[in-house]
Amino acid sequence: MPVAPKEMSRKPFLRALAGEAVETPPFWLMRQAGRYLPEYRAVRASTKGFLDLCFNSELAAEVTLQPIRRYRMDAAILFSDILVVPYGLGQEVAFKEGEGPVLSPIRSVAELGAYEPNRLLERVGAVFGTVARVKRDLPSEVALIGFAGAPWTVATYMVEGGSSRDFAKTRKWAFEDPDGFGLLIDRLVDATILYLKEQVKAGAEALQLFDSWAGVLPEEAFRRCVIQPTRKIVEALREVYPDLPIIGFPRGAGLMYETYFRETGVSAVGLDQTVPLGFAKEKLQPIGPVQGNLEPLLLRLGGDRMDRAIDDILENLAGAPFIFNLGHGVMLETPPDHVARLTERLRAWKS
Ligand code: 1CP
Repeated sequence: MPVAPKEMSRKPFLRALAGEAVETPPFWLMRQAGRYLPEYRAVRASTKGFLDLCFNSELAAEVTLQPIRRYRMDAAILFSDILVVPYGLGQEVAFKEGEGPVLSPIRSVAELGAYEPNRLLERVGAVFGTVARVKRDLPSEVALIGFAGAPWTVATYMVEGGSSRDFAKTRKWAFEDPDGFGLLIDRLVDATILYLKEQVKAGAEALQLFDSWAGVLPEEAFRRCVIQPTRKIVEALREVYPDLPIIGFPRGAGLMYETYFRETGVSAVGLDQTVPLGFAKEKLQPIGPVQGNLEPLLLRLGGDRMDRAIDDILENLAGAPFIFNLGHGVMLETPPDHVARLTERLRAWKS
């Protein structure tokens, strides 16, 4: 029997990340596990709080696998949250029903002294248990993505004390006291490296860095708070894992997307829905694989409008290394049937 070439035997998601234009592009969806799925809501109702779910390896592995069972995405993403890192450092983090995350805010360098980076891995140890369980139970063609928030985005939650509209306190600190704010970012760089190395050890095959609020910074601060910390994380991980695929998602980076891709050294960039497809094809795909970028609201609306938007993305980007995804997370109100329709359309595509 002829031996399949190595490329043929690898998972489609990893082939795309390695720079291959896969005939039927692989896909997964940010927030593919979550409240739009009734089976998620059932598990979630059985736990006290959201963090209890994140730190219960058995249940977190179960909800990680739920969307894979329904739709067979090409990748599963570890079920956890970007705010487990501040929690692991010793900050108070709570998720209030209907309110989102609430943290005891940090506003000065002096407060950094209270953090206990040496206890991080022990405090969030359950997350690595989730990774190992998912890896064990995942279908062989499906890849496992680990993740963390990028330092800037995590810092916004730590400084604001939760979600924010304008990030005024974080930006003020970053502009008024760049050295002091830089110490917070450095702490987060170190913590993120430790945390992600441990996820890879436990079985994550690729990583995504979520920089959901990258788009609010002017150029100088974007370089200092987004590009440089991301590059440090990428370099440190590559020292230990030279071939590790890392996806950077600098949401809202606009005209800085190209600089981000070139200068951080990430293997691929995740595109939000505002990135024009022509720009992605001409400026970003020559640098490396791209991932994205269906408007999440179109998945929620479904129908012909969604189909046309899917085809438009595929026609533009599927001829080069590409992973289909949304431009941001699946919306809570999304009917699960619409995800099934999207899945069928993607599976029927041939470049
Ligand atoms: O009760 C619940 O079910 C809470 C809803 C929820 C879920 C399902 C939260 C609270 N987090 C998550 C899971 C989650 N979060 C995952 C794993 C699941 C998957 O993707 O399938 C991931 C990767 C995240 C990442 C995350 N958390 C980000 C980055 C991506 C993004 O959405 O921009 C951010 C910003 C958070 C913070 C967060 N977690 C939860 C809330 C309500 C928030 C605040 C969001 C905001 O400020 O707008």
